[in-house]
Amino acid sequence: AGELARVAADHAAGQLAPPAPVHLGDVVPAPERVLPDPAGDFTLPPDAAIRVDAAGLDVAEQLAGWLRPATGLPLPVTDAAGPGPDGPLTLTVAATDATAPALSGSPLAPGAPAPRPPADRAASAGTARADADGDDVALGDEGYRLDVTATGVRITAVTPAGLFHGTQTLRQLLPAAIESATPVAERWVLPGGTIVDRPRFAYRGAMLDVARHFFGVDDVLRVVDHLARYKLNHLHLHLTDDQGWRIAVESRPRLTEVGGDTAVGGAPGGWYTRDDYRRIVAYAARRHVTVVPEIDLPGHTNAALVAYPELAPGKTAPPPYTGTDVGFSYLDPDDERTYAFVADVVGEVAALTPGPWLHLGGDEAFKVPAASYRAFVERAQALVAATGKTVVGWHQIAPAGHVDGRVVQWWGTNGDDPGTADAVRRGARLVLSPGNHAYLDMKYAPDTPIGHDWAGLVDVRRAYEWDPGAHVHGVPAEAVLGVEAPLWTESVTTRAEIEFMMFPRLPAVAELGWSPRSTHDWAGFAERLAGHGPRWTAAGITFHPAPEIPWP
Ligand code: TNX
Repeated sequence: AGELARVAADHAAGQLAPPAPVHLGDVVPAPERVLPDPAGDFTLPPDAAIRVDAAGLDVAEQLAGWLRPATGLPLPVTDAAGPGPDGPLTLTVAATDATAPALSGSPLAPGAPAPRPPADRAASAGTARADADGDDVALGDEGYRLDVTATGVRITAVTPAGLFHGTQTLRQLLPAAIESATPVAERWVLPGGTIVDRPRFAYRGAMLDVARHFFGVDDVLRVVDHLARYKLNHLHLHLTDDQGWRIAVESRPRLTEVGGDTAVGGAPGGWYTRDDYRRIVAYAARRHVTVVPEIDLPGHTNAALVAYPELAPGKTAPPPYTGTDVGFSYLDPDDERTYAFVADVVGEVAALTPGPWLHLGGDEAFKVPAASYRAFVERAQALVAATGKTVVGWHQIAPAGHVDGRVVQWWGTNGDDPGTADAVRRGARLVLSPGNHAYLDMKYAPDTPIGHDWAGLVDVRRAYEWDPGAHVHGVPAEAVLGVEAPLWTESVTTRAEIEFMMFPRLPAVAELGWSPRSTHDWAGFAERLAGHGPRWTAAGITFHPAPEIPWP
């Protein structure tokens, strides 16, 4: 309270600059439709409450948790069905889309070339989901509608996930000081108007390599928070590699006991117990983020071979590996024990994982002849399918036969890739992680202190300037499941370094995954992103102050 009083006094004395006003379109990723109403600005009153129906209760509690520290307000969460204050913040999970009221006026998405012509609304009057062209806008699995009026804020969605994404938009519409962990004297004003928003792609993710350097549970949870802010809904964990095995497997205890001890450059190793992993999965689930575990096979397996030498081609344990080369290790594809091992590992990992995906790696097995590699991948795919999970693999698995639902993660640098296009023709869907755009381990500039440059330098503009729907020749947008930004950690050793490589490129890739292509506009993005610098600073998030962004 003393602190609050002091800040209030400073404010009264005019010692604090007034916060830059936030506009309704200042959201990353850009919403599908934004309709500002300057008469509808809303200021959070001291007695504000969050009213919510049962399905949205957990999202409302999380929202209250983000708003309480900086505002210092109690922000009680009350059940819309029960007694209690009728708060001005209302969150509703509606059973069907039909409850989202129609927009009137001419919507203006940020960066959209021009307002579209007025639509004939007769057909949709009374229902609710008209867009600018008079077509219905179904909010779907992840969409939401946010209305800010002079008397309150309402978020409507069909699912808790949609409501959750809406609350991230709400956070971004408050002044940057909302990110402060301690009370700030501030007018908590939200810009008036309506946003109707939903994702372009279903899969929007980031990958963290916890094998080259190990990161503890708390670091991973913090990464989940970063994803959630930008409406990313998948966290891919690269759990195994030459330098370390990071996930406990009960039937193969030496994987972690022996294989978990090492890391690049002699750094301390580590691994997740089953409970650690469950904690990550549950924390992510609450934030509507699905964990995608990767067990990298048949290459990138030196740590496993140290633990179980019978899986090595020469049947002798290699020395532990702490360098950064790739492509030298592999499981013996001609030994049946290899397949028993794969079955045990993917079986246990699948059982621990509620999400639908299991990533079997497949990259850079340079020493395995093409025919053996293909046969291995086909058996491994079948073993994953037998667990009930959907197979994901790096695009090197493309030549292997299709298996139901198979997803290929493309990390090339040249969109001319007939092998991948062919896998898509045979039924695969694509997650796009182009190395020269989406790789978070690439340096921003020649003087970036950490990172690689084999795929070139990736500044923020490069991270933003590509179209996932039209990137790989011969792959139609309908076959694109989404985007993912991988962070390999050969040179990344701390939480601050993770953040430095993620910010501001992660929001750039998040926007490509979420926002309609019609909103794509570098100058507009750079300006919206600039407003996030003060938010990251207030939240204690390290970021690269990229010179191409007009930071305030
Ligand atoms: C290639 S991308 C790899 C990783 C490295 C990365 C470094 C991919 C599927 N494999 O093993 O960490 O380059 O940028």
